Amino acid sequence: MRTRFFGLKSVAVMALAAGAMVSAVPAANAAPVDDAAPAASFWLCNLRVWDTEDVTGPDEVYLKRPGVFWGPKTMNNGDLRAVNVSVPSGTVISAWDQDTGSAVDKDDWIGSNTITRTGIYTFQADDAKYDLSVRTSC
Ligand SMILES: [Ca+2]
Ligand SMILES: [Ca+2]
Repeated sequence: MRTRFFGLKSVAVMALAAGAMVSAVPAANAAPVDDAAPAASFWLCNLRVWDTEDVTGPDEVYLKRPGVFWGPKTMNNGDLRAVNVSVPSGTVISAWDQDTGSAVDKDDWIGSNTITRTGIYTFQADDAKYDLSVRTSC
């Protein structure tokens, strides 16, 4: 009898867990709906390099706001990397390719964007092109 009662209780717990999972589905599906809306803060999710600044080989990509907060990461044409950093709305993000840093081979500025909404932000100075995806969650 004692064992049977415990078994029923376990079934009840499993039913509650299943209910929680079902109720979590609409919340997860609701995330993209918020994409067009402004927000107090945003997530910098992924960085895609479409075209490197360096003529031969990959770029050494880093991001600043104004201090470096991500990278340098070695990335070639077509490469995608997760950034997963949250920033307040209005933050100015600049993308750079690291070079030797000498007077004749300074790091290259690829562009700057002010993050004010979700979407794709393109950095494309110096014949390079990077895309940064920005969302309310990654
Ligand atoms: Ca370069
Ligand atoms: Ca470089």
